[in-house]
Order: sequence, then C-alpha cells, then structure tokens
Amino acid sequence: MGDVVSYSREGEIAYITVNNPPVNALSLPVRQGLQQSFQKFAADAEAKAAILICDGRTFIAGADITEFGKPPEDPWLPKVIAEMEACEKITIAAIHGTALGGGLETAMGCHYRCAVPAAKVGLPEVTLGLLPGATGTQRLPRLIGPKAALDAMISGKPLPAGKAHQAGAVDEIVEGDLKAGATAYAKRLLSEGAKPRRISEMDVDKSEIDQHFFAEYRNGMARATRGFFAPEQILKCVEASVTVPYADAVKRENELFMECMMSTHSAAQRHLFFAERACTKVPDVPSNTPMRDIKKVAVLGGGTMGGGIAMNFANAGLQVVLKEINTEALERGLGIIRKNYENTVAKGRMTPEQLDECMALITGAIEYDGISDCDLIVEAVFENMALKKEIFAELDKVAKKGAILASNTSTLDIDEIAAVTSRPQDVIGWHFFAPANVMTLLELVRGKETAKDVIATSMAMAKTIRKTAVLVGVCFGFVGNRMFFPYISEAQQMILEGVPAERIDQVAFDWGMAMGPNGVSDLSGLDVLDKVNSEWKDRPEDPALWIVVRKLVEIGRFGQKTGKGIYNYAGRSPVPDPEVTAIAKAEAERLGVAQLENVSDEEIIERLMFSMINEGALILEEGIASRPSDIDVVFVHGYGMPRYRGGPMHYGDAVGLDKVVAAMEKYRKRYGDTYWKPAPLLAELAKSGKTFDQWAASNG
Ligand code: T1G
Repeated sequence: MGDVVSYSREGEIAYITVNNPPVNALSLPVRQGLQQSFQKFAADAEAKAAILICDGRTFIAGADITEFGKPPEDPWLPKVIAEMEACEKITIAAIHGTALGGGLETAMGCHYRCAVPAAKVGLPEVTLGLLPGATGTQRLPRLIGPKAALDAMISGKPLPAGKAHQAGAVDEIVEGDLKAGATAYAKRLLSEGAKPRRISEMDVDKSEIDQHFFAEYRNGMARATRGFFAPEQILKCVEASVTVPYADAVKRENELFMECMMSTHSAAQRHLFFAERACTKVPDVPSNTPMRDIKKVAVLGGGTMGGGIAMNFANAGLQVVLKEINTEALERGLGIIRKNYENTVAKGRMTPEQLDECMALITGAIEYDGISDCDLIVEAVFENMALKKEIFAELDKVAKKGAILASNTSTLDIDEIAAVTSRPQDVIGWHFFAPANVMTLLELVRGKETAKDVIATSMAMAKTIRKTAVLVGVCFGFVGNRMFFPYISEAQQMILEGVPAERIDQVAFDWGMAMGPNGVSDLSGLDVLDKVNSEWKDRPEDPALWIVVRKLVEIGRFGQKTGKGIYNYAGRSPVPDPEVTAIAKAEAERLGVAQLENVSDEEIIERLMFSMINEGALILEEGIASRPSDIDVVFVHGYGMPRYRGGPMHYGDAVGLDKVVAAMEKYRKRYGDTYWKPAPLLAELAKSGKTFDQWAASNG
C-alpha cells in the first residue's frame, strides 16, 4: 500500500485516508492502496465501520486524467469499487471539496456518504468527451433517479452538497470538522444497527420513465450537445439502467466508455483540459511573482464593449468607475449596463437584488480626476490609434503611480501606445471579445516593456472576473484576429468564386463552428472588417481581398446592425440575398477571378481551417503565442470553435500535419504563395511526421 492511501483505526472505526495531491486523483497507486486498505478493513476484526476520507483540499476529484491514452493498468476502478461495495461491514465516504467523476463513483461504492456543506459532487466526464466509466451511469440513477442523474451527467455540472443531500446522493451533511462529523455519523449508524447498503442491489425508480422519456430527453439535449459524441452514449447507459440487469448494464457502460475514450472528441476535450491550465502559466513570469493590489477599476468608454467590460468587474464585486466624455454619453453607457443586467434578470439568471448590488458598484465620471485613484484602468474607446495615444498621454498624467493601464484594442500596437507614456512597464493589452460580459476569452497583450507583475496581476484578475486569459505578443490582430483574417479571407474568396455564402456557413456549422464565417462577419460588422482591411499592416497585395465586404459597406450593408450585410436580416436569422451574389459575380468578372464548380465540403473546411493553422504556425515561430495549445484555447473560448475539435492546432495534429501540407499544396498551385506557402515550422513538422504538441513538448 503506497503512502498515497493509509489505513488506521481508532476504536471500532477504521480510517482509509487518500493523500495524493493536488486533487487525490485515482492514479494506479491510489487504486492499489484503496483495494489493499479495504481488504485490511475487512480482515480487521476490531473495525466495525470504515470511513474513506481524503487529505488536502478535496475528496477524490476523479480518475487520473494523465493516465488516459496509456494502456489501462489493473486494478481497474470498477473492480476496486465492486470490492469496496462487497464489504460485509459498513463503509462511509466523507466528502469535502469536490467529489467528481471516479471520485463520486468511489463514494458510491461506499454504503453511505456524508459531506460538509461546501462540498460538491458530480460526474463531469462528459466535459472530457467521456462518460462515468466506473459504474456511475448505473449507480447515480439508482440514487437520485434517471432524470436527475441524466441532468447531472449530460451537463457535467456538480451538485452542491445540500442539493445532493436532498436528491439522495449524500446521506448526511456534517457541520464543522469532517473527520469528527463522519465519525459521529458512523457511530450513529452502528448504534442503529445499519447494514451495508449496496447501490448495485437497488432498483431504479422508473416512475418518471414513460415510453417517450428517452426520446424527449434526446430532443431536449440536442441543441446544447450538438456534434458531441459522449452525451448520446451516456443516454444509452441510462437507458440500459432501466432495461437490463445491473451487471449487463455495467458491461454496456464499459463498452461505451471505451468508445468514448478512443474517440477523437475525447482526445480533443482532454487536450483542452490541460491547455486551459497551461495557458495560466507564463514561462518567464514565476507563479510567485508579487502582484499589484486591485481594488478599484476604471473603464474608459461606455459603449457596448466598455459597458460589458465594466460588468465583468462589478460581477466580481469590484468598484468600477465608468468614464465618458460627457454626461449624456455617461448616462447612455450606464443605461447599456442596466439594460444588460435587466435582460439577465428577465432570463432568471440574476435576481433584482443582485442587479442592484452590481449597479451600486458602478459609478460614473466625466473628468479624468474621477479615475485618478483607480488601480486598473481599461481603455475601451473607438479603435483609432491617434485617439488611444491621446488618452494614454492623459492617463500618464492623472493615473495613480503603479496603476495598470490597459487597452482593449483588438489589433493595434501596444508598444506604440505605451510609448506615449512615461510608464510603458504599466501598459498592457486587455483584449475582450464581444459581448465582453459573456465571452470567456481575454487576450492579454504583452508589450516589450510590460512588467512581469503587471502580467501576473492581469492573469490573476482575469481569473477573478472568470475569464480565460491567454498571454499573446504584439502583432496586427494578436493571435485570434490574426488567424481569423485568413479564415474570413478564404470565405470571401469562395464567395467571389461563386460558392454561395450560405453553403460555406452551413459546412462550417456542420463541422462544429457556432456560426459560419459569413454570419460572424455580419455579426461583427462589415464596416469593422473593412476598417481592418484598410489598417491591416503587411496586408497581402491582392485587389480581390475582402472586396465583397468593401462593396457591401459602400452601399451601407454593414451586417446585422443595418439589417443587411452578406445576408438580409428580417429578424436575427440570415437570409441569402441575390443582390450580394450579383455583386460578387460582378467583382469576380472585373478582377478575373475564376468561378469554381462543384467545390467539395472537404475543400471548404480545408481552406477555412488550414489557412488558420498555417497562420498559427507563423505565430508560434514569431513567439506571439507561447504554445500551440494557447492558440487552441483562444479559438475555443473566443471564436466558437467546438471543444470536440480541440482548437485549430490540435485539429491540425489530429488530421496529420503531412495531410495539412499536402492539401495546402493543392491551393498553393491554384492561388500561389501569398496565402498557401506553408510556414517553415509547419513544413518542418509535416516532413518529420511530428505534431505541434510534440514540438511544444520539446520546446519546453
Ligand atoms: N487527473 C489528473 N490531474 C488533475 C485532475 C485529474 N482528474 N484534476 C485536476 N488535475 C490537476 C490539474 O491538471 C492541475 O495540475 C491541478 O490538478 C489543479 O487543478 C472513471 C473516467 C478538481 C475542480 O473531470 O475539475 O473520473 O496545472 O487547476 O481550479 O468515470 O481540477 O497544477 O499541474 O483545475 O482548484 C473526472 C477534473 C475525471 C475533474 C479543481 N474528473 N478536475 O479545480 O484546480 S474522468 C474531472 C477539475 C473520470 C471515471 C472517469 C478541477 C478541480 P497543474 P485545477 P482547481
């Protein structure tokens, strides 16, 4: 029994303690230790009850995800749990922190479960493209009913201990010290003559299952789980829980678990699990870097972005000063914020009291001295370099010493902005994504002189406001937009070549994108794209580049905001417009752009995705992103790329970089080097049969 699991006894109560930091994951030594400890308990005649408890910050938080993809090693978790459950003496799981996945499954292998009020329990395997593969799909329905179990497993969301207690997943809530509370509970059970209660011997309550239940559940989850593989497998397991005996259903669960484990979806979603943790680590900024104290925040500019940005800080309980240029603009800005909150209340996701609390945290100012005591100032004004320089020059005069001066610019050069101040070390980009109070991505743009404590403070503050922050370098468009430009360019080029915009969008949507490139262009605003086109540094010399966007902007078709763009918008749903097709055709003729017949879906995806992957390789070579997985996090959190694709760089690895480069050669022959010459890094990896992931690992 390794030191990750220990056995001890105090009187008639045995304690089986797991100590496997950081989250007591069920690595092989832990599984072995559990098996041996429960055998020891069974053989210990003095022990009348056993408590399974964990050291550290949490109960077992699941199987050890780092073991996935390697050959499974005995003892398998289902086997350990079955042996635990077979104990003739009662066993109690004592839960604190988060009992998740295999952790909850192990707790369900105990005969009783107690938890402290702040604990949470859940089966989040679906977030990893998996299903609860250690009998969770069979035990949870027996404990809380099939509907509640499905809700928990399909959403992957943990239940707070109180709700789990009400539902029947936790038998006892213990206040105060967990070990003492669990011991008292065990003694009480013994005094009541409680017997081992084995979930596997229970029946599922079928009272809520009629002939339509599963079909209706399938329909109900379709939108939220579109394209994902694992949810349907979970549903099949729960169907088995009410149709076949436990042992057969467990066999079915195991088969479907292996299908999930071997799926490209799970590989992608597990990749993202680690990617989202890796991106919080900045290679040259130690995790113990002292941080600046942020108590009060200012947001300059009360437009849509500024309002959304201000909400993020208020939602985290921070005081925010919204600064505008005059009272009218300020009132309008505060009105935008209130309206956003009112919409959230109307959707039932916020109470009126919470709205009032947040609004009370947001005050207004029209003079700079109203923000001179703020610790962090986020500029969110119009995307114009001259205006931003003017503002930062003013901030340099009025902001308190040590204040972090952030710009929400989406493309402009942070170094150029910093250079107008006497404190370039305090300047950083905080690039939010619209809607700023909804999208989880935040690109932190590091200038040449940005101080390490500014970076560390920004990373920590991002977590406070529940954003996924990725540190990027200075270039036109940073990481996300810079890679999105070729994606949009390919969509635009195909429209010129006669491919219907709606076909391009449908293929992208079916691939998994939340919205196709043309719908996104209309959402962002064709006028915004056109402005980028005119400000694009080192823009490719190509008169056809985004020419349809320009022509549409010239006739006032800006997209959703004007009711017409690439599509017409009666409501929010896009309707193709023959006028746009005619404009594209006319421009194609004027520019001599050949029309394409019979474009395959495969070509559409290759041109959309591989153009991004190539740009991503250039970004890595230039050091604008620290790792390929950081780029993946950007696209999953900021551009609606589905988690089951893992992000553009992971997708390239999954396809095979040799295949990516081979496909690019087809387009290079048709369109030349400007867009389709493989980045040196990509060409090198393709040639050597390596992946971006392997490159990242070798690059430390
Ligand atoms: N396996 C291995 N490492 C893990 C891990 C796990 N299950 N969970 C977390 N870590 C690492 C993580 O990579 C990070 O490492 C450190 O622990 C702190 O994590 C059979 C098959 C528990 C809520 O999906 O949700 O059980 O970066 O930064 O914010 O049916 O970790 O420090 O080197 O996230 O306090 C199911 C996954 C697995 C839970 C804590 N369980 N973990 O959050 O810390 S599949 C899960 C979490 C399974 C069974 C199936 C969170 C947390 P490093 P952290 P946190």
